[in-house]
Amino acid sequence: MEILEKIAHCVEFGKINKKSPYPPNMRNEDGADEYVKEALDSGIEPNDVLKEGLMIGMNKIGVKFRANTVFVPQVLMSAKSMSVGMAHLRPHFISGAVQRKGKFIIGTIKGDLHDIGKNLVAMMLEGNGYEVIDLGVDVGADKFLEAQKQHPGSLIGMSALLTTTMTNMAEVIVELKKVDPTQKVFVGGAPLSQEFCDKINADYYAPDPQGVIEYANSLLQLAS
Ligand code: B1M
Repeated sequence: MEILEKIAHCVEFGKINKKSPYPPNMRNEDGADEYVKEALDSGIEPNDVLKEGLMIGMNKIGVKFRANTVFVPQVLMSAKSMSVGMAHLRPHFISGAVQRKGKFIIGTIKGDLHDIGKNLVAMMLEGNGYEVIDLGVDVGADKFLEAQKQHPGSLIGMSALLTTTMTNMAEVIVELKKVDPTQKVFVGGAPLSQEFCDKINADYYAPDPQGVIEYANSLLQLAS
């Protein structure tokens, strides 16, 4: 296996580093940490490490997660592997040697403190080449508007897990679209539906992180 394939494999199966005992069949083998470092040391372009290594692995796990053949713990291990690999790439992001696809602002809606699903979406987006601006939980219109102002042209996503507070999304969308009528807003979270998305005038409802990525990528293709 070539090194970029090995990186993708480590992310897909959640192998963080040599010390990590998970997954059991890769015990004592190098992980994303060692392989990403080795790839960069051997002169492979950081962009190729991201796009042909880390992102391939993350995409594969996203597809499996959607198909229910893997579950949250496996995705979290993949995300952890990806983030240790990303740590080696960070200096190259700063220098501009690695280009991100675009920016994605995300937060859990006001009144709601659930963040596990939102974090998964954020990690999968990062693993797919987006710069993620994570506003955290209990985020109201003011914080979304401030982020929209600071990062013009970003995509924006909101997560909700509570039926009692998911309705707060409607007000945020009105405010964001007042500032920029072309602003694309994604919504998701267990109690949401396409019907609710249409009712609050959001642009896209995704039941899972893979849906967010696919729609975000399709918007980029339309723009280019
Ligand atoms: Co709470 N909770 N909780 N909770 N909690 C639920 C959501 C609940 C369904 C449990 C139940 O009663 N059966 C219920 C909501 C009922 C309702 O609204 N109808 C509930 C309640 C009532 C509450 C409290 C009010 C309880 C109380 O205090 N009386 C309270 C609310 C606090 C608040 O937010 N203000 C509360 C608190 C908590 C904890 C703090 C204990 C904890 C949260 C910890 C944390 O997030 N850091 C918690 C948890 C863990 C849950 C359950 C058990 C699990 C949620 C979860 O993380 N799922 C949940 C019951 C359940 O779902 N079984 C429950 C895993 C996660 C990966 O899935 O978040 O759906 P999910 O994300 C998915 C998709 O939805 C999607 O992608 C993810 C990956 O597939 N997705 C997006 C998510 N965001 C997206 C955004 C997108 C696109 C896709 O685009 C932008």
